[in-house]
Amino acid sequence: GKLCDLTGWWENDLGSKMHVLKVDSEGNFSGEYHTAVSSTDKPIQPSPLVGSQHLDKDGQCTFGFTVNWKKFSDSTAVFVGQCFSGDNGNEVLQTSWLLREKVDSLPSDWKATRTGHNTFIRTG
Ligand code: B9F
Repeated sequence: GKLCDLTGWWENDLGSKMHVLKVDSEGNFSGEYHTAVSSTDKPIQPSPLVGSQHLDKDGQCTFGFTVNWKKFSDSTAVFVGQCFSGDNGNEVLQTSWLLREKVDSLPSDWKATRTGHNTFIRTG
């Protein structure tokens, strides 16, 4: 069967690049996330990611990972997604994300979380 091994380079619809270094036998993985977009004045820097994927042998496994933007921001993002085969048999990741911004106080909590979707394709 076709696994969905996340190891390698991926690029999403925003131009962000993700490098998954290694997936272990339990499905745990780590890597680096290079976001193409940021709304801060600080220069963007590669950010560490850690995640976990199912190891189903049908090429349609689900996964999740956390990105800590520690080098240029005090915010955190989590992504959940699933692998699919695209029209050309290429590997596609459909994801949803939550981005948590650090806010000053409890009354500001309501505005602290953004959400969205990203589609990734394998580039390496
Ligand atoms: O722009 C984010 C940020 C956090 C605090 C100041 C700037 C950090 C980068 C997030 C990148 C997101 C997108 N990139 C991608 O590939 S993660 C989900 C998207 N997919 C002000 C407060 C929170 C955001 C802006 Fe900020």
